[in-house]
Amino acid sequence: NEKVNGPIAGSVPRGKESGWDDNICYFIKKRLSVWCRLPNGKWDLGKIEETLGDEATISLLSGTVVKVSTAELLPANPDILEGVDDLMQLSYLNEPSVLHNIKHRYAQDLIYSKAGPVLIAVNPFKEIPIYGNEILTSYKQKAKDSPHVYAIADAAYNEMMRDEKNQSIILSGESGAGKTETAKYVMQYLAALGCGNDSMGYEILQTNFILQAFGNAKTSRNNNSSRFGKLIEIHFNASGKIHGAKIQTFLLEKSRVVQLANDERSYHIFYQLCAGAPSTLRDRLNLRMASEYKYLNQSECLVVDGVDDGMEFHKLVDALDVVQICKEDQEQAFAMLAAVLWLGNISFQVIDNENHVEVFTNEAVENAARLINCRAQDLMLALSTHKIQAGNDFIAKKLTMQKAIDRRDALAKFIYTRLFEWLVVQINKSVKVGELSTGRSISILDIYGFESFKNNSFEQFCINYANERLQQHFNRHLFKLQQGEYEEDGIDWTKVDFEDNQECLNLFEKKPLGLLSLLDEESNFPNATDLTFTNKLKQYFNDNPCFKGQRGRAFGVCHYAGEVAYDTNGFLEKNRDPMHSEFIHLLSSSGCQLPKSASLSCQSGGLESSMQSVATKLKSQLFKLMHQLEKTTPHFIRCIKPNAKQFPGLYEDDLVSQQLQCCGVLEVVRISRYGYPTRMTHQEFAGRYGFLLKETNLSWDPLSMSVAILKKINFLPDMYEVGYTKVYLRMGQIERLEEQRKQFLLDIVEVQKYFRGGQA
Ligand code: AOV
Ligand code: MG
Repeated sequence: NEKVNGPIAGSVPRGKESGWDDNICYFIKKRLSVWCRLPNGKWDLGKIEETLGDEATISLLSGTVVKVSTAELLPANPDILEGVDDLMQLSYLNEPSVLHNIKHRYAQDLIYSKAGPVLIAVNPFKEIPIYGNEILTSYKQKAKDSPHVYAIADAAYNEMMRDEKNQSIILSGESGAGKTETAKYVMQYLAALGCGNDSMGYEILQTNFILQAFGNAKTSRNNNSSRFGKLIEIHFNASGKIHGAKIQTFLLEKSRVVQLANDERSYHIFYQLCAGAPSTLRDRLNLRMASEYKYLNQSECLVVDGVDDGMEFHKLVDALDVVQICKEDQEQAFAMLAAVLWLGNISFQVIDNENHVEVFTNEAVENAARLINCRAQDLMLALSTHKIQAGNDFIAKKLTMQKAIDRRDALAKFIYTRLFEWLVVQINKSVKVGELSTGRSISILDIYGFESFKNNSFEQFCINYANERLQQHFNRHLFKLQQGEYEEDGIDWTKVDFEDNQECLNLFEKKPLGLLSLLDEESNFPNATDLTFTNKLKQYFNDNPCFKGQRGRAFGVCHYAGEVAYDTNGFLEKNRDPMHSEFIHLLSSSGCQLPKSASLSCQSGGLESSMQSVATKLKSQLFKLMHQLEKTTPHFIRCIKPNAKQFPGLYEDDLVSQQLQCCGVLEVVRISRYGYPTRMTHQEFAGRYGFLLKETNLSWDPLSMSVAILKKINFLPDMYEVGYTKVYLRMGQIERLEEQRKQFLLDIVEVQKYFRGGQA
């Protein structure tokens, strides 16, 4: 296992192709281009003038001459391979070559490339004319086959129809890389392909818009960042037409409703409502401008460049109509949103010297209560007191300032998340799969991407854990399953190194000593604090290579995509996510249908699940998801973010390189290329090519026959492997065999003709 070519490279079985061919001299003699790593870490193209010991003199393309160690040189690909659409075609598969190839394509707006079976999509951050009906049709008719998200959707669809097996399309990549956008194109393609009942495909596309309004927000990484995970299963009938869909969502980031980082926004829907509601609705909801609501104005970011929230509101209402949410329900949903906004404007005043508070009576309380449809008095009590049992009676005890604020925010989050869940239920009703379902489906998974901010809290902890799980699914499929098959069959398969993230997952999931178990344990322990939690982690995981103890309340985790430091402030409370009985009481006694049905459904929808901590619930959701995905044939799309500024035309080598590294793209190509695409059992092989052996010994078993055949045709030893059960051939070898077989059969025909002719 030689590590020859820079930080991306894994080790290479039968090594020469990604590093130097026999030696550097050949490159000097032929004046071939090489990659040269300059002292600043950047790669540049040049030619070797001469070498002296370990030092080489290179003239760069720019004309500059530099001296570097030969260890900093890598072979470059010939010009003819510039910009190939599958990285598998590159003669030299090293970091600079791959980066250059993707960059070269990106500069021509060729944002899609293949890495063996995986589609790489580099975010263009601008509109490029590669979508729409015309292009879609040419992929459908196979007139086009260059890498494209449509080609992936088409392959999944065809495999589903042909193999009668459910498929999945799994998008990954960091925040802002383009997962959600790419998922939309997949859905667009499927809708256009398999639209039996015209309105169903359209309806499904509209669900995107609705969930995006309620579940996406501007973050510092992405102006339209998904703050929930989504799996949409699109169902088809026997003739391959879309028939319905089922949407599952994962862990909406609820803290965003009440708390924003600088320069970030809350969920789009709030701004859309404030900007776009018609005046009659404004009056009924007592709506103000977004700038007048504390939940929205705290971050000093109210608008997103290039987005007209008012217009978006009208599109949203249209979409709600399409999925048949009646006007009355729509208005109730808007009322709940307005209630959340008014809740944020409720303030408290201290009434004694123990910091106990009362609600400040103002229009905010009045409006919130009216919108929730409860008495202002009841709302005030629910926000400022908590009931404790004294004997057979309950007495109301006043809360302190911080507790009251937390209580208010908890109610706002509670209403918002119920509203979101209610919406998903309504949408699912509308796109429900009919009775005649074949059970055939394509699932599209689009979750929140890996996040590493300056301050990372419980939300990032959960999001990154989910990404870690997904990464393992990717690894399993592309590496382990392939390698596993070779190993089981006793093949000499030099392992391709790849970043297995099992250790990091263990850090999260091990029982009883894993991050999640310890978090739950501390969450249930009355005297525990975020600091005692952190100290426990430091005590238990001191020696764990994936864990980094840090100062105070912070700790670090080495994720597959890099190290992230988490501040545990608020971890325990966010994980407990208490559901105050006061709220249930308040909402279920209110005259308002929507929160009532939503909160009741959450009560009945599993007391068990509402008792679970947030982390445990996420973990079991993810296990269920993985189980579901395991039953499908996966297609992977890796989205890459070319720069952090969200600018078009800007390609930052380091950033791209880091993303390619952590998602193991190069290793995928290597496995696919160095693998053995042809696999036949010894029976099959001997049966088909046994004729090549002039004399066969009848006592031979199929394995011995295979070996004899392979010897007979003089395959190079590198070109095949013999396993216990199968023969494995490298790319191109089966063609040689087939050629010989064809010739043999032709000869027989000739001979037969001769004899028949002779007889005539
Ligand atoms: P994400 O889903 O991967 O991030 P998005 O799909 O929201 O990222 O993409 C971010 C932005 O990049 C979009 O709003 C578009 O402006 C732009 N973009 C992405 N793909 C394309 C494309 N194919 N053509 C044109 N513009 C594109 V997150 O949800 O944050 O992880 O949680
Ligand atoms: Mg997204």
